[in-house]
Amino acid sequence: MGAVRLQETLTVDSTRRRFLQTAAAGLGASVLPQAQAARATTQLTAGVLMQQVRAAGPRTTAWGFNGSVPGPALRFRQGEDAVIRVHNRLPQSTTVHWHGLRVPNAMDGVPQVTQPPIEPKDEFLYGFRCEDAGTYWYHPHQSSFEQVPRGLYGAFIVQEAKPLPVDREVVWVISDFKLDGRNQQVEDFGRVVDFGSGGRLGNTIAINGKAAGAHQRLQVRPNERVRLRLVNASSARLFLLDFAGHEPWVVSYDGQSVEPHPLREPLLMGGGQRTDLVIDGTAGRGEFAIMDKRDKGTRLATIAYAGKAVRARPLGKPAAIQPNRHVEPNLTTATQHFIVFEGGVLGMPAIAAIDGKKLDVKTIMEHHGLSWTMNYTAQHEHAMMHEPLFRFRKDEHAVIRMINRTDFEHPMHLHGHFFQVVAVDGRAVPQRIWRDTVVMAPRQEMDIAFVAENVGEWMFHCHILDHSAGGMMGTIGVE
Ligand SMILES: [Cu+2]
Repeated sequence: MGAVRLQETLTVDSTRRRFLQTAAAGLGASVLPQAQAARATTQLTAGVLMQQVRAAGPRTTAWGFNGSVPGPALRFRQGEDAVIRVHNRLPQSTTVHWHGLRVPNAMDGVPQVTQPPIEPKDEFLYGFRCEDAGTYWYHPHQSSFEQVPRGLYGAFIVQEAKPLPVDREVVWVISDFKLDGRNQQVEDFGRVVDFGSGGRLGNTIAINGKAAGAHQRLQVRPNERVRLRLVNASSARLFLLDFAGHEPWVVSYDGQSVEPHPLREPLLMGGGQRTDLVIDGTAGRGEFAIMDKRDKGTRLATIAYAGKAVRARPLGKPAAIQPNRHVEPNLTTATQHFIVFEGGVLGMPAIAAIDGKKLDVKTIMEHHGLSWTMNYTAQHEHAMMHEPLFRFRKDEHAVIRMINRTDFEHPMHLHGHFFQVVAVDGRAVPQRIWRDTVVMAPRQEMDIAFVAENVGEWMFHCHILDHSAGGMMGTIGVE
């Protein structure tokens, strides 16, 4: 036993030394005193587990972090250093990406692009400062079309320096599972038909890893104020959330503060997106359905009143959350860029290139399993990426026009940065909202503006993970 422990200690120490060397070489502010790193390290172990997803019947075999789906909600204070050791106990290599967090490039968790994959039984030490408050999440970027729907995801919460006053906080990680009659996951990951259409959808929507439905209860006391942090961790599913009988206040999108406004229409959430709502127990009594209005409509949960009133009257409009540091893009001087998206089973591009070679689409689908192109190029393996779609100088102000020539929605995610949607179909958008993931409607043209302030090579991809695996992923370079 003693020998084993010694071996582990050595491994741990050498990993930490490697990290500190990397940090010292390039990360500056992320260098942590070794003692502090040792004391504050969060352990995150990716492994195989059993979980009661459906209320009845056998438990489901899933992959998750620290023995559950979702993994633990990681919580840090704004400005605090996160030091997280990821252990891989999966049967395949993995990484962890901290979705939405502006981390140094080497900590972004993209295999081949920012780090070597973490092999089975190996580990990797991530460290970065949590500069931005808000609701974020973590998930692998390796074979994400399989690893995410198997259950590898969790919420990552950075508490504001001055927290929004609420009575209670609830985190809902919403996802779906594709289960058979024995409650086991259908092992059909990576089908070309899913890559080329709406993605691999589950048949069991889950809230915090348990099947959604009327029995999922959000208990509220009359006039109580609840902050609901929502994360869409689905690999393909978009949600259209409806809170009948209530008008929740939207206080942030993708963790970024917005002027609080009542939610008067169902809330669209694409894969990867987050929304923070403030729900006031204004109805006072009874039960209310929370619905997903997509397709035929699915009941996800019940707002159920119980207990004594928290206060005589409901609270009014909440104060805005203190915004994170953002540099407003200057649209008059910004450089202009274009991305044309094509593909999918309903509208095929005429020709595309793989690895610089021009191929017809039939060949691309049949021999490479690819279905989508960005600027007439299809890439799927991170290892295949040779050239960023665009190169920016550090602090360059840029507008990217995304031209969706497909019949599908695509939640587009840019790593390491936040952007604003400044125009849709050529019409200016008056409200500037910071996001890291935005849903492009079919055939839509959307202009996003941002300041390329984070040096490195950053993924820019669709967060329908079957789409990114099917070619809808590229990078931008900031140097
Ligand atoms: Cu897509």
